[in-house]
Amino acid sequence: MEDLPTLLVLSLCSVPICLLIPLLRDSWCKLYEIISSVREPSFGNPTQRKIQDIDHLSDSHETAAVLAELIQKDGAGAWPPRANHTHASWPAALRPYKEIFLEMAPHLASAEASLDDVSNRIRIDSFRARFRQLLDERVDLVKVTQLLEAAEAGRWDVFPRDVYNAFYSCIAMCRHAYRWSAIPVVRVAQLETVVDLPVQIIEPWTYLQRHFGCTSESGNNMSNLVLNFDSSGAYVHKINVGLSHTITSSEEAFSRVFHEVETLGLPVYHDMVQAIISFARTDKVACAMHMSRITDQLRPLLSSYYDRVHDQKIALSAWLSHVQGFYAWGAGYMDDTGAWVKFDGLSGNQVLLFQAIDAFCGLSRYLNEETRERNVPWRQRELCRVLEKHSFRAELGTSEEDVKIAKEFQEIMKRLRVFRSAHRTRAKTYLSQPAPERLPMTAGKSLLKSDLEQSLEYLDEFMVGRLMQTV
Ligand code: HEM
Ligand SMILES: *[C@@H]1O[C@H](CO)[C@@H](O)[C@H](O)[C@H]1NC(C)=O
Ligand SMILES: CC(=O)N[C@H]1CO[C@H](CO)[C@@H](O)[C@@H]1O
Repeated sequence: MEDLPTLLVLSLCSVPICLLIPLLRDSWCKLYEIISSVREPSFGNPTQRKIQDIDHLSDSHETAAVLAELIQKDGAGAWPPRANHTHASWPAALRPYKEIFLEMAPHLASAEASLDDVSNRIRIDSFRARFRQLLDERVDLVKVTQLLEAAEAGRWDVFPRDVYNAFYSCIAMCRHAYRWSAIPVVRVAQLETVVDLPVQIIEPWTYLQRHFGCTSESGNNMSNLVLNFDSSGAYVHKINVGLSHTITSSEEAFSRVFHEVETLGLPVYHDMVQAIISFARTDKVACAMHMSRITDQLRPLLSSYYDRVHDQKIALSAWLSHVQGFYAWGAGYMDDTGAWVKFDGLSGNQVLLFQAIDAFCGLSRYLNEETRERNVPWRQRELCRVLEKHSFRAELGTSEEDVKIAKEFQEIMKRLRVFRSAHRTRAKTYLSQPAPERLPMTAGKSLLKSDLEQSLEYLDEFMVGRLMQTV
């Protein structure tokens, strides 16, 4: 906005000049072009300006090009990705899914779980029968498939990307609802190894997963959490319908951390790309400046976690039974040899921001290749790959500027270590809550050891291991 007065002065002055000296018209046009190109990025909100800048940079560096592509394609032009949940703007063939989800959701959760396997089995079976019946009655799978085919052929005019993102979220939530059929998640459902899902939620999933480049039967942090907010920030698919405020607000606050981390993450991605570009141009002063901006931005970003992941916002009594279980998966299929292929559900370890920072700082990857391909959309994996490839931390020398940059890396590591040790303590507290209706399980790692103590020890190894690597 700061160049607006200059602009006004320029345009006011140039009117008479143009009239009086038509010969200058050509140069006026040039001037006009320059003014417009300067003006363009300064309108709109800061986020839009950053996105435009990333676009401009994409000619000059691979990292910017990959980030721009992630934002334009998977993000439908924004980050966090835009998800258009406005029901009336969806193609008619897709609308029944959302309507069925809304109709089934009130039957999903109960305040207390029954500890009786037999009655739980009956409840799950009847939920599934009703769900299946509604899908059979209302979904025209041929029409749905045609739309997905159109998107696959690049016809984004027929199936806009922001609607596609919202549909991804809707189908993922339908699948998790069918998979568990009860909140709190109960033992009998946990012990199922293969769940026979209705064809109406299998078919679209294959297209969607192919598009995003994920192979899991389970949804992921993008589909279930980040995309479950519309462009005005409203939370869409709710799973604890009709339960206490403590439960419903905990559910929403938990999802919101993931959305907010990506909102605050965009400027960090932008600065990481700019730091890489400046370093490649041996403009160390600019590089150091971008590094210090990354460090500064980490504080409010991690606060999104620190300020929400505690008992007042995400109740300890609510999270394990009423929030976490739904996002797990812990089922799969039998392959040709009769071996069980099991998919785990979601974990915070899928969050792009942390993977991108690790890659940028040259840390080894936390997730193995199989888990990444199952749960992290491929354009996000690409971003991490190029950040890793252009990570310059190991190339720093002993010059004054290099030392300054190295110090910023140290500071980033320090903040990540604080996060990782806080996360270790808080995660343990959340996971230690009583949940007699189920076997020890995390969403990301499915069923654990048979007793809680051992399970927590097993998880702690991951967290301590990562903490030690954060140097
Ligand atoms: C109360 C809820 C949470 C619990 C109980 C929890 C638990 C865990 C556990 C047990 C692990 C290690 C095993 C694994 O990799 O799956 C883990 C990893 C991780 N979690 Fe969480 N988590 C929670 C919320 C979050 C949130 C809100 C975020 C970030 C927005 C997050 C980010 C991560 C990251 C980035 C990792 C990978 C390890 C690392 O980079 O330090 N978690 N979480
Ligand atoms: C949702 O999509 C429709 C149709 O593409 C569009 O007209 C509308 O503006 C979108 N809504 C939002 C909030 O972006
Ligand atoms: C959809 C989803 O819930 N994903 C996971 C995202 O990360 C958190 C924190 O580890 C998991 O608990 C969620 O299950």
